[in-house]
Amino acid sequence: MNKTVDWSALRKDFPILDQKVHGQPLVYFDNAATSQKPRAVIDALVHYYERDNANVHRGIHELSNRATNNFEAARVRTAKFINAKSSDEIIWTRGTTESINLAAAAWGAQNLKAGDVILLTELEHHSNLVPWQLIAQKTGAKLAFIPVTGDDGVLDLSKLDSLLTSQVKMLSLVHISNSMGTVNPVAEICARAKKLGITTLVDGAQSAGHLPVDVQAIGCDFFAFSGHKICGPTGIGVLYGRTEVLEKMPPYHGGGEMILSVGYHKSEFKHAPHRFEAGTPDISGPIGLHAAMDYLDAIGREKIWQHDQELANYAAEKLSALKDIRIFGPKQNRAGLVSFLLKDVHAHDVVTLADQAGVALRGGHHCTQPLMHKLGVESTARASFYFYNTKDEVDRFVDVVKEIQKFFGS
Ligand code: C6P
Repeated sequence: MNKTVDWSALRKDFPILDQKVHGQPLVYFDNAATSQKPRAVIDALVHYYERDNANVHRGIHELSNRATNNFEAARVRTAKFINAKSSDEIIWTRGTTESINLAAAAWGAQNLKAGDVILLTELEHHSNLVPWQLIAQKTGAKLAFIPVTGDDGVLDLSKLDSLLTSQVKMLSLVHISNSMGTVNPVAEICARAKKLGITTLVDGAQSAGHLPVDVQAIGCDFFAFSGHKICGPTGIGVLYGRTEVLEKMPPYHGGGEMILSVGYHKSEFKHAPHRFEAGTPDISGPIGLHAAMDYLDAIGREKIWQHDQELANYAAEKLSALKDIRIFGPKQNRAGLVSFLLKDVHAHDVVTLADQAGVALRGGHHCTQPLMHKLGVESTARASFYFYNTKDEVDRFVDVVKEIQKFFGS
């Protein structure tokens, strides 16, 4: 294990982890769905509502100034977190899903026409698939997919050159697969697309809080992520867009605060990012997210990544020693999660029985239904880790899986 950080000590920062569930100490292995929140984030939210709550960009009274300053400071912090060139490249959204919908609808409406191709991968979460289906239906564009090779969830990049045709206008792909744990070489793929003038989007829902992210090094035009998966509050998300791309994009929503002037028949819009943020935004969200980013970077995302990978490799290795188990995901460079299926046991039964033992897993298609169909399964059980998880918890989880196998007589 990574010796430079006392991971167990960090657990004290998370009040929720100190509890029993069904009489057993909670083992929270559903971090890919949402992470837990440290005291620093909870305190930032309480402080905001107790001391500073007001609407932003509207008032000129003290509370409104404070709320606005904190709201915009969070935008600057977010730009730093992903190494964007400017905080004007940071648009607040409700989460990854809304970020991708915004990009697909606003960029797509202006840039796609019949016969164009949107290139995705077979690994995509529904959030990086359905928005593209919707804009494809509106514009007549078509979808194409970089294939996965099988249970290892790795992309077959030998097909990339033949898929990158002159019809491709957008390449949108997941950084880390939520159901397989694959880490895609997004910088290399975006560089190949960029050479051909293709616009790129990276779905960073599972990567942003787990490893250092540098959008300039990745070279993508858009990058989307959610606050709630990186120790921040629910309801706040980020769409990063390169200034050159955002300035040409029409608004997504219309309403207050996104305009320069309004007439009865026509309006003029603000520059990015405000053009994309109509109405009263989530104000506490960015403030909580700011505290989460400070918290994560005080630990160091390189260290978090190393710890995630160590736990996932350890869990995959221990599970693969069991009989009658099918394990998904790459053998090398696995992100912090393991998806698996026990022979003749439904994933939901695994999750229900694990819950009785205090272990929180997720079972289902993980919003990657087409991928599940491709692999010939309906669902998987998934354990997903974060920095506050420990090797002892993995041992407990593997013991519980063994007990479940015994219960079902295998
Ligand atoms: N995956 C999971 O348990 P939202 O819901 O907007 O915060 O994030 C959507 C999303 C987009 N892309 C990827 C790769 C994701 O993993 C997720 C959310 C959760 O795996 C809920 S299905």
